Amino acid sequence: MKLIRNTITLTLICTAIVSFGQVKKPLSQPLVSHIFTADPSAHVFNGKIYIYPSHDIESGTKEDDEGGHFDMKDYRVLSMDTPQSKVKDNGVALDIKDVKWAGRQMWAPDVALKNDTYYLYFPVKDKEDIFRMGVATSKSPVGPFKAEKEPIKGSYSIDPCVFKDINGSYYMYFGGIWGGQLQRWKNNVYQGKTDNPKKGELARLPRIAKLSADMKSLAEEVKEVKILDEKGNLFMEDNNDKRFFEAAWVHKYKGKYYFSYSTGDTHNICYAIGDNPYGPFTYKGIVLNPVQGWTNHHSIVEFKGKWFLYYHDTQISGKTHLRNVKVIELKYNPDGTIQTITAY
Ligand code: FUB
Repeated sequence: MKLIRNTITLTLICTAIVSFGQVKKPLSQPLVSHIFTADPSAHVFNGKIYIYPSHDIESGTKEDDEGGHFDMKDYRVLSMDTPQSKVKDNGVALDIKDVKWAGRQMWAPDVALKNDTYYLYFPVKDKEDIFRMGVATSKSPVGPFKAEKEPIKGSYSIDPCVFKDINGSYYMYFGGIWGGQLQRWKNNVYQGKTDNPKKGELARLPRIAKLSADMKSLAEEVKEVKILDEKGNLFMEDNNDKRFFEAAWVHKYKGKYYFSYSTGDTHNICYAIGDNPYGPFTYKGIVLNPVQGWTNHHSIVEFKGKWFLYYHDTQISGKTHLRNVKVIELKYNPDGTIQTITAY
């Protein structure tokens, strides 16, 4: 334990990272260093910032092609008064042992608030090793959360993002290919273990479903979310620096819907703009260039008139599955496009 603490301190002191012989300085520092955190879903509730991250751990599970080494076992909530202020770790909000149907791997969660109740949405593999979405509730934004006895019926894959529109409707976006298993689902039916998408095929699309009034089930059949190129065509799998891989996030700016996501194996956070929550969304560019580490995952939130990008990298550990969350200001151009961030 002492060794781990010393290593973390040393790494923090030496904040510069070396890449291709050049010293690159990260623009932001990890928000916390006593635990590893990733996939930050940030929200402003009652004037404060709450971050719902994955809680990365070294579980000893061997690395495999499906991300088996991302073997997280609980969630913790981070809170802060402003993007710049001290961060509080509010302890365990939900433990895998309290989710009866869960098998392994608690991946990127999100939270929504409705009528004084906080709903934590989380992807975890069931006992058959298939990713499903769970929901857990609390009267406090920091938990503890109590999980429902079953996963959300009809849910699958990973990385839920729950977006509340101004008319009071809540939509869940989700999906992730490769280890996130999205390619195993066709017309919402499980196809069993399949190969990863191949070049020459249409890229797999993220999914959306409206949530029911009780926030614990899907109010409609899951639909695909179309992301189109500038000519109005769907991306092919070959276009892997622009096509969807995982980490959906939706926010609204000046009346438009912004759908942002990770391209996975090319490590970009891209975005596309649409006129309604279901899309289609037209590709516009890159929000965040690749960071240190294989995964790239983010959220975008407004706080007191400014916009912030929460993201992660592997500055502290140098290991892909042991990440640390960060924040940086995000800026728009007058035409509504986002100024690309390079975090080093
Ligand atoms: O944290 C586990 C997985 O890594 C997430 O679900 C993905 O988005 C990637 O960040």
